[in-house]
Amino acid sequence: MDPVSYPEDKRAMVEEALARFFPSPEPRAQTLYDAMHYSVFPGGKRFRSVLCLTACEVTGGKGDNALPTACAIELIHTYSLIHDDLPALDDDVLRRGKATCHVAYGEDIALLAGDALYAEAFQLVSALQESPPVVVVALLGELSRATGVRGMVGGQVVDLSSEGEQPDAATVNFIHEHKTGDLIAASAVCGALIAGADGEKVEVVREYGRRLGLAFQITDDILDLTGETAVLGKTAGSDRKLKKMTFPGVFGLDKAHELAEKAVQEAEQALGQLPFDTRPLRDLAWFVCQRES
Ligand code: GRG
Repeated sequence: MDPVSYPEDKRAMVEEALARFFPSPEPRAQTLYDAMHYSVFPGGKRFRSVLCLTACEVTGGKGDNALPTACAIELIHTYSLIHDDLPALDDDVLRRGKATCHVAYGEDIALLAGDALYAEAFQLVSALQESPPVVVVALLGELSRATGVRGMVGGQVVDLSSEGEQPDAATVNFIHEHKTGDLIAASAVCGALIAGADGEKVEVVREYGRRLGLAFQITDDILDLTGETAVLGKTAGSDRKLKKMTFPGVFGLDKAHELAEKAVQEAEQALGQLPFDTRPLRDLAWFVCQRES
C-alpha cells in the first residue's frame, strides 16, 4: 500500500472544537481544571475523534454534527492515558512529549482529573442538540459499554494481570481487543449512529472498527519496540521493562507486522459491504499501520 496521509483538516476541526467544548473553569477546583487542561492540550493524533468524524461523513452524515461526540471520545481517551500512566498501573513519566499528569500535578489530582474528564465526556454527549434522543441514548450506551468491564477496563485489567506471564495468543488478542479496540470501534460506530445509519450498516462499521483497533494496538506494540522516545512522545521500550504481553512478544516482530497488515486488510474488506465511498475510512486504516508515533 502506498503511503497515506493523515486528515489534518479533521484533526484541526477536532482541536478547535475541543477548545470550544472543554468545560469552563471552576475557581474552587482550579488545580483539577489545570490538570485536565494540561492533559488534553496539546494532544496527540486525535485519532479516535478523527475516526468518528470520518465514519459520520462516509455514512452520509455531517461531520459537524459528530464534533461534540468526537470531543467526548478524546476526553475519555485522555482519561485512560492519565490513569494508565499512574504509578499503580504503568508508572510512566512521559506522555505526549511532556511529564505525565501525576508527575506534573501529583497522583491525587491526576486520579481525579481522569475521573472528571470521563464524567465531562458523558455530560457532553447527553447534552447533544444535533441528534434525536434515541441516538443520544445509543451513543451513551456505546461509549459506556466500550469503556467498562466488558471493554477498556476489562482489557486493562488482563493487561496488568498478564505481566510476566508466558506468551499466549488468546490472551494478547483479548487484551488488544478490549483495552484499545473497543474504544476505537465505538468511535467509528458513534460516527455512523450520528449519521443515522441503519443497524446493519452500523454493524459493518463496528467490524471495520474492531479490525482497525487490533491493528492500532499491534502497531503500538511494534513502535514500543522499534520506535524512539523523542518521536513517540512516550518512553520507548516500556512494554519490555514491564514484561507486558504484546504481539511481537507472542508472535515475533515480523509476524506482528504481518498480523497488523492482515487486520487492516480485514477492515478494508468489511468496508466493501457499505454502499458508500469508503476511501477516507480505508486510508485511515492504512495510516494506522504506517504511523511512526
Ligand atoms: C475506562 C477510560 C478508562 C480507563 C481506565 C487505564 C485504563 C482503564 C485503560 C488504559 C487503556 C489504554 C491506555 C490503552 C492504550 C491505548 C493506546 C494505544 C494509547 C495510545 O493512543 P494514541 O497513539 O495516543 O492514539 P495519542 O497521544 O496520539 O492520543
